[in-house]
Amino acid sequence: MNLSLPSSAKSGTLTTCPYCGVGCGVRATLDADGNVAVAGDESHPANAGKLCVKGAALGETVDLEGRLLYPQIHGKRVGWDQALDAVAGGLRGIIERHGPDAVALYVSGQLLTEDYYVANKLMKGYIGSANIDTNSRLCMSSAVAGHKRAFGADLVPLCYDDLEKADMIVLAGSNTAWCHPILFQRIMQAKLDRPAMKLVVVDPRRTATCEQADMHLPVRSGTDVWLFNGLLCYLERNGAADREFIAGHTNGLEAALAAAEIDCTDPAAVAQVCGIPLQDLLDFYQQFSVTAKVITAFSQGVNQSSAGTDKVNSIINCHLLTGRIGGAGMGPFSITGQPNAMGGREVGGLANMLAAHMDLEQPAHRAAVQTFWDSPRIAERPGLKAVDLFQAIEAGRVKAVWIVSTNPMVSLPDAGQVQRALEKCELVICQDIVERTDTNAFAHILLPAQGWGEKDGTVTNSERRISRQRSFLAPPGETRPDWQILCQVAQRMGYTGFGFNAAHEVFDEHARLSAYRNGGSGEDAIPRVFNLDGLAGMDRAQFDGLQPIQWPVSRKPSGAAAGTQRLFADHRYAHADGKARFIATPPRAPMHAADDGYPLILNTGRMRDQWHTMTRTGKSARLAEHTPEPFIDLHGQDALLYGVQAGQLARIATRWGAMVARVQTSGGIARGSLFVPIHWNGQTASDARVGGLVNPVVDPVSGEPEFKHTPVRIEPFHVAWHGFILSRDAIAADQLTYWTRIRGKQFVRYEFSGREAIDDHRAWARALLDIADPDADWLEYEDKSAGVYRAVHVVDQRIDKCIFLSSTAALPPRAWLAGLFEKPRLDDLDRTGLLLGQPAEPGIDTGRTICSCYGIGSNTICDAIRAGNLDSVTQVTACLKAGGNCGSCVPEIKKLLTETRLEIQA
Ligand SMILES: Nc1nc2c(c(=O)[nH]1)N[C@H]1C(S)=C(S)[C@@H](COP(=O)(O)OP(=O)(O)OC[C@H]3O[C@@H](n4cnc5c(=O)[nH]c(N)nc54)[C@H](O)[C@@H]3O)O[C@H]1N2
Ligand SMILES: Nc1nc2c(c(=O)[nH]1)N[C@H]1C(S)=C(S)[C@@H](COP(=O)(O)OP(=O)(O)OC[C@H]3O[C@@H](n4cnc5c(=O)[nH]c(N)nc54)[C@H](O)[C@@H]3O)O[C@H]1N2
Ligand code: SF4
Ligand SMILES: [Mo]
Repeated sequence: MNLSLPSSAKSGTLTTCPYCGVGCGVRATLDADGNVAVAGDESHPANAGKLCVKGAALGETVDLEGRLLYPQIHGKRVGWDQALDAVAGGLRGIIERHGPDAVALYVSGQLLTEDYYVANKLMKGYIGSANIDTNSRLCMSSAVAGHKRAFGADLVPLCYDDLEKADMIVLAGSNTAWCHPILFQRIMQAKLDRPAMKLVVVDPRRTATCEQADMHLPVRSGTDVWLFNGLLCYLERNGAADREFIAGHTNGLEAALAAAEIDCTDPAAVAQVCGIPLQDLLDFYQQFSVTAKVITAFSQGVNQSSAGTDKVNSIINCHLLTGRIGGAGMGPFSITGQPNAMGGREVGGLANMLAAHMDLEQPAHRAAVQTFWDSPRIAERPGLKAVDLFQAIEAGRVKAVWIVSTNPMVSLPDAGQVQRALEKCELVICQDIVERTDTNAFAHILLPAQGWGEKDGTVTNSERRISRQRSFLAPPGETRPDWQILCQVAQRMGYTGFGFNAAHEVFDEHARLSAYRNGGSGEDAIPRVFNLDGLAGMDRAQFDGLQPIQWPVSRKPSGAAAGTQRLFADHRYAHADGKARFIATPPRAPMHAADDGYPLILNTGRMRDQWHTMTRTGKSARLAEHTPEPFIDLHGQDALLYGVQAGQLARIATRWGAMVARVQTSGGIARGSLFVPIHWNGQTASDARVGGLVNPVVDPVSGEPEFKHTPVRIEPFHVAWHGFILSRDAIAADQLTYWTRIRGKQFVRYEFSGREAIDDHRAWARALLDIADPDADWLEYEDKSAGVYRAVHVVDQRIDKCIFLSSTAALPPRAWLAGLFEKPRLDDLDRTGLLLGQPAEPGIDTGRTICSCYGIGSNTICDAIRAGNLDSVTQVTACLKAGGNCGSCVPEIKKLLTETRLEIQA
């Protein structure tokens, strides 16, 4: 690793984790060799010193391998001047010829607020189009739209402490244990402290989150509105409505109730539609109705739906009916996904928003922003939302797209359409930290950005808390901060208003805009809850010292900034009349139902140890172990029905695309559906980019895609043989029918298969591994009749590569072989074991990695449970350490405990 060391970093730099919206504080330290160590920041209110496994592995992801370090035009390195001129000139030319709406920015909730602010200002205030949208469209836009409808502004009322104060938490469409692990641990700790606290999970899958819940409601995909409308009716009928609150602080109950009563008055009918046992549904309704301190937290199972906004409002309706909002330990809680999903909303990063929570549709708001910016123009109407944007690119209406910090070839639905759009687009500019991504492959111009640890600015987490990301690494190559690249292009386009010298200057302008005409009763007042008045005017030193703080931020008489823990305590909402609104949410089925051709429903989501398209987490060997290969998970009986088998390959196809992955029957999937992780893409697998299969249907209000519901079919993918390679260097895998690649410690691991029989195994293997030297130290074993071939290449007594081939999928476990790559020298026993793929001495197959922190596998854990007759996670941790560090694997250990104890009892 080649990282230089600014002097301040020696004692450790406090910064914020760049992954999920929990927004944990991190202490990063660099040693003299340039290695980065990270630990939780004990002073940060989000995590109080804890980190999940992804945060804990950050140090393994900051090396320079694969980084984009220099600007490129058509694949050739160029200087910054040339690249910036090409971007500015290209955009200007297209604007002159076709108007401002012919160009677009597509940005990301992983940008810092400062980057985001500048991008939005450039597009809406200077280019004069609102064609700037963000991957938050794919993520939080239904929550945003739901909040705006109910509260009059995009406001999240709660804070994390509330999760500890609640008596009941409903997690709707949220695999919190894996996707917001530190929040989940806080909930688990609260449950330990107060066992009466109830946790209910609403998810069609039985996820790790369910393992520790009191109740799992396996709602049928897409039917949440029925569930919550039914709850609304139940609460109304069973005396749980807070009449005083409703009369004083809300509008619209009648219409909402009327809509709910269409289908949802009878719990038995709701249970039927939702596929939930009636008694469980009634228990849930009953407990919700009698529990004052109840939180409904939700994420993508709710947002990513063609009824996403209605799902959100159907949840909020139940909290408004019972007046359970604004108090400690209660309310609807949208958990944000990306580290700065919330910050992006503050600056108005979506195509239908204006900066600082002002409204693009209102002329007075537009005029205010334009005046504040002193900009030549201001976008007059909403721009294109993500899915529409890429359709407009394909249609030739948008001719230039500048993609910053997102990988739409992987993450947008109908990825084939995205590819057609990018192939056709006149000017594609990609600004990333990594050189090779599925999207960058289509870039005419590549701009190298600074990444986490290098860049400097702010992010806002799910509880409205603004934290600093501070730099502690010298920027590598010619990388620049995202905000600076945007400003430099803007200046070359001839725009004033982008003369910022540092991140704190951008933040200051953002803070001042949030306070601009905000409050007072003057004629030009535009009151908004979002206000950072107390943070305006910070100089660099104050910005550097900024402590995590929740907006709105006012100023105390002493001049100090005062944050706000919770909103709506005064029951005043942001609609003009100060009241909240019930929204009528008539239930609607997803647009595409399963049919004979596509009889199953494809659900997509996240794995515990990977982040999105793996450009960063994919570098960590530790993180790779949990799920080394993409998979298709389904019910055992559906597997039988469709002739596919766990451990074998299958092909799944929708009307939009197809992919191949290994089948698994985890037991967590209901009949009639499939689950596929979102992480794999063209860089990591031959054919496992699930975005290519997802229907591009969107929610009519928010424009958020229906990522969790696409009709799909499955069939076996027949191959002649299976194999794996562990190799110190990458190999040219593209020639193989099926391959996946993942990082190991000092090796790269490939799983692969082929359709054509191999005649001469040795020649074939040596060609693939590029071993030309006839005298190479090449140990091999072949059993022709069984179709088995195994070979190991040794260099200087160390294992260099190994290849295992078989006509069946039954291959030796990889764990022991993997460990040999860390040995400086193979001993005789190792050599004896090599071709068995396991130790020559009675061996251990440690099984699938469960605890990534200590590298402990499922077999080790089950053996310990059996041997020690263990019956709690605490005992497993005491015995093996597993689960004792970041805690991300506790739900899986719990599941193993249950299964193994059942086996012991049987
Ligand atoms: N490890 C990890 N953590 C992450 C991320 C990551 O990539 N990896 N990404 C971050 C980001 S950007 C986000 S947005 C969050 C997402 O966090 P989550 O929303 O928790 O994650 P997902 O796995 O996308 O989906 C959540 C669940 O919705 C369920 N679901 C599907 N259909 C329905 C339905 O109709 N109704 C209900 N109620 N549930 C349904 C799925 O089965 C799934 O278990 O995670 C963040 N945290
Ligand atoms: N099928 C399906 N698709 C989904 C989802 C789903 O549940 N199912 N979820 C959706 C959701 S919620 C989300 S949030 C999206 C996420 O999808 P993406 O945003 O496409 O995924 P990432 O891999 O996070 O992409 C971030 C890119 O920015 C780069 N990057 C990292 N740091 C920086 C930086 O500081 N500056 C710059 N310029 N670049 C940087 C990374 O290398 C990477 O290429 O996926 C969406 N797509
Ligand atoms: S929960 Fe994990 S991924 Fe999320 S911010 Fe905290 S350490 Fe980072
Ligand atoms: Mo997200």
